[in-house]
Amino acid sequence: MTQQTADIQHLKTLARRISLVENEAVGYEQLLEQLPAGSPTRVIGITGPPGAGKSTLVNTLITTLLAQQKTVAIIAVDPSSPFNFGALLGDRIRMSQHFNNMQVFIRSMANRGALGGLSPKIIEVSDVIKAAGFDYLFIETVGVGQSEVDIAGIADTTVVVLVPEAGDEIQTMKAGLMEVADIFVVNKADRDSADMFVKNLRLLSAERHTRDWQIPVLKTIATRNEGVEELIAAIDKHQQQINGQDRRSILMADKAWQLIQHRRMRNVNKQQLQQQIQQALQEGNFNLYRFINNWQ
Ligand SMILES: Nc1nc2c(ncn2[C@@H]2O[C@H](COP(=O)(O)OP(=O)(O)O)[C@@H](O)[C@H]2O)c(=O)[nH]1
Ligand SMILES: [Mg+2]
Repeated sequence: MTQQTADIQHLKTLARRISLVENEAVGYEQLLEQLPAGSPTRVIGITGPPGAGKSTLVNTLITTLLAQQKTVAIIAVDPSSPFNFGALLGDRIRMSQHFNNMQVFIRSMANRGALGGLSPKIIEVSDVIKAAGFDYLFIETVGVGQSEVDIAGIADTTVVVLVPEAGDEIQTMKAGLMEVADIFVVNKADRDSADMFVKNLRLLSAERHTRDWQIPVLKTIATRNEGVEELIAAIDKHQQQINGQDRRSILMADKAWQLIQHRRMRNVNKQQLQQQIQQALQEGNFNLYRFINNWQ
């Protein structure tokens, strides 16, 4: 078997395992339970408002990392703006004589879990991908509502992508985005207002300086591949910095919390609840608290 067929086989196996987990098909729990401890994969959440340039940025990150002979996986949790990977990969494969193995794996996933927030499937799928040993796993999510907070519970490093137009709103920037950022990226830095915005954001993030980490504010022009190497350097620096810290157990606790919540609620069906309550009401002397205590 050539290296290339072996790699393709590897990716096919991975795709199959992910489908198994996504569909909760027979054997998926065993698969998850047998995932090895530890993985070299750096998991990076890319979040921010729609249109900020997250997908474009991830595209350029892939190109840059591939050129450095790194392997990259991507989960896109934003089906509204699909990646233009077909063209990218086609070009890469044609362009580079070194590009004879499959270094990229891409998967899109639906946004929402039944409970709102990110689907807990994303946690499981990202763990399956991590077990395959990619150097980087990028997870793109749209930073509206709760999702940016949830992604911070999955990613080792959370990159918040903003655009200069957000300048007026910066004082009222959603607390969620401010709190989860390990790195700020001001994309579309080709726009005039970029410098002022970066300056204000630096002032704001300086207030959030901790003993261990000063949140960097970086400028990028994703469409021109500018600032991307600096972003990778900042990501790598952050990953080194969090190594061996409490962060690992904090992240794990976050994930455990989401997964337990999902599992506990799995058999709870509102319609069914309503039917049961309707019946109980007919029997008379209904008490909601007795009902839920006896419910299973
Ligand atoms: N001027 C400019 N446009 C950009 C830049 N990065 C992305 N865009 C454009 O912004 C639009 C939204 O980009 P997209 O990556 O889909 O944003 P997402 O919704 O955050 O994933 C696209 O038309 C991009 O071409 C940039 O650095 N400068
Ligand atoms: Mg996108």
